Amino acid sequence: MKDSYIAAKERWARKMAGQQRREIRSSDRLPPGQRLVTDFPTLDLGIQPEVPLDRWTLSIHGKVETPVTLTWSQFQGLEQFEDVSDFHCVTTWSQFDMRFAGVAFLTLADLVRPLPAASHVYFKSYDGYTTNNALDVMMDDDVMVAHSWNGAPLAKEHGGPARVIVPKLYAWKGAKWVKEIIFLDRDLLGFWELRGYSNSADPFKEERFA
Ligand SMILES: Nc1nc2c(c(=O)[nH]1)N[C@H]1C(S)=C(S)[C@@H](COP(=O)(O)O)O[C@H]1N2
Ligand SMILES: [Mo]
Repeated sequence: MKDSYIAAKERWARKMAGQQRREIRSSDRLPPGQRLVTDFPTLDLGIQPEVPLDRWTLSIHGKVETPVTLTWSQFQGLEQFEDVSDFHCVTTWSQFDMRFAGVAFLTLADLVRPLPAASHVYFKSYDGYTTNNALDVMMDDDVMVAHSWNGAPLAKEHGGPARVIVPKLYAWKGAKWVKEIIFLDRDLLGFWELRGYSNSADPFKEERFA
């Protein structure tokens, strides 16, 4: 964990310096069973919560040394990160070259300092959605809480004010309208993970269902 965390931070620092080229995960950039789209479809539970910026907070707590509840301006005050990644939805559409901006997960982790016991991360959203990831999956150089897409504030239908982006996994692993990030010492399945979807969710291994 420690070594891979340092390696991810080094890659992230090179990205911040504009020197990192994107790693290529497969000779075929489109994962198996996916088709390419260019219109950024929306997918949610049918509720698109309206969260005014002056009432928005992001709480990061659980197995951490210094839990925080960030206001919008505090979140904006953190070191900003922009990255280009591909987006894969389990319903078989993918979109390439998504330019998201926000705060790197590594920056949030440095802020709250996960305890050695922390092994998983659980997300709660303003629409009641939940999802979960292993901590080592989150501690990657391309994972972020995004507030912008292609240079504009993230639209409400895409999870604005802020959503989680985990590019290497199917998109349901990234919580739109994220409200809480909870570090845990065990795994806890989220909304789709409890309903038969894969817990590991790697699109290149076609891990769609459990
Ligand atoms: N809060 C919340 N986050 C969510 C969802 C949701 O219903 N609620 N749907 C997930 C699913 S299944 C996908 S494919 C992506 C879709 O993101 P998009 O609507 O911006 O394309 O968001 C994920 N995050
Ligand atoms: Mo999805």
